[in-house]
Amino acid sequence: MKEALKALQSYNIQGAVGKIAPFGSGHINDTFLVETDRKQYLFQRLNQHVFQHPDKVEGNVKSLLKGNSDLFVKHYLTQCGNYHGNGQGVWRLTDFVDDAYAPLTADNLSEVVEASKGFGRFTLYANGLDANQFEETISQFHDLNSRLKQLNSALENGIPERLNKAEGLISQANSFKWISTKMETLIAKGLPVRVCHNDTKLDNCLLSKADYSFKHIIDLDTLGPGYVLFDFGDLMRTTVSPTKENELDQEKIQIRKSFIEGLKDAFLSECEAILKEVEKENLMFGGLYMTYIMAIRFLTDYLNGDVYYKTSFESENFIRARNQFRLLQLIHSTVSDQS
Ligand code: GN1
Ligand code: MG
Repeated sequence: MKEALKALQSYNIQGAVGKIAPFGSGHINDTFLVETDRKQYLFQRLNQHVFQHPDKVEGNVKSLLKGNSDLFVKHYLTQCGNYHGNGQGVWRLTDFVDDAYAPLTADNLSEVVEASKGFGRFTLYANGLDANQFEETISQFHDLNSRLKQLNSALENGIPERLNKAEGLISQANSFKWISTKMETLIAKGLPVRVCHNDTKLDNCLLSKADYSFKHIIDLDTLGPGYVLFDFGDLMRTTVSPTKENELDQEKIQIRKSFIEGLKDAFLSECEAILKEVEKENLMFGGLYMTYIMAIRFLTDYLNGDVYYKTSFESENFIRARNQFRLLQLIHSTVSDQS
């Protein structure tokens, strides 16, 4: 907390700081709720093991927020005019939105529809931005071929007991490799590069506590060039089943078909006009792609000994990978006629 207090000095905050407490459930950064006698803020320390180029994160956020849209929570500038301040680590300060929440699971259709409208509005807004002005903050972040290479090196150098335990998951990883080939085909067909959020899991959107209505999109770390299938797909991955990523009971994972329909309709209601046919026709494939890539990433991290994602119990990455593969099978059998 001392570090947070020190880093806060880069900003002109309102009021005297009363309390600083850990907040939220992100897998990567450290987040704190800061309370002063006048206001509440969120203060976040960027994980520099994961984000090795904070200057790129800063550049992207600056380019995005130029448009001054209420799609995003208010980000505060430091006294030096940057969004990211240096203390011990790299920090950023935003408003804390008291009457909103970030849903960890989709508990009703209204939440899904509202979140999807929000990300649809983001897609429309981002259509007015030049993707060349944005940089990938993590190289090849959603590149499945590169993720499969990382898996291969974990297969060669991973922890032996974990390699044994994960045999079943490894064979599932092999059986879905066609997803990567299909994406290459779509790219060759002219899938356009857009400015994307690239981390559109449900809890990166804030909904009103009162009526679930969409409020804001949060977590701009991975903003950058991408395909709309990534953004639609990650929201689909995190909303079709009622379960959390680390659900222990696999039987609880299920696909709610009405949620998939609601998700697609709500998304298109905001941005259909600017999407190309190849994008609209393959939104469901985006769900498969993102579920597969997350299965691969969790599996790789499990085999490597949990070096990337925060974990709270020994086999958490195994459980996360297992759940993503289960979800992948279910999504595949549900949407295969549409993708
Ligand atoms: C990470 O930071 P957080 O929790 O929003 C990850 C995403 C994954 C997600 C899975 C930089 O997101 O790519 O989809 O976990 N972010 C990074 O829950 O790796
Ligand atoms: Mg994040």
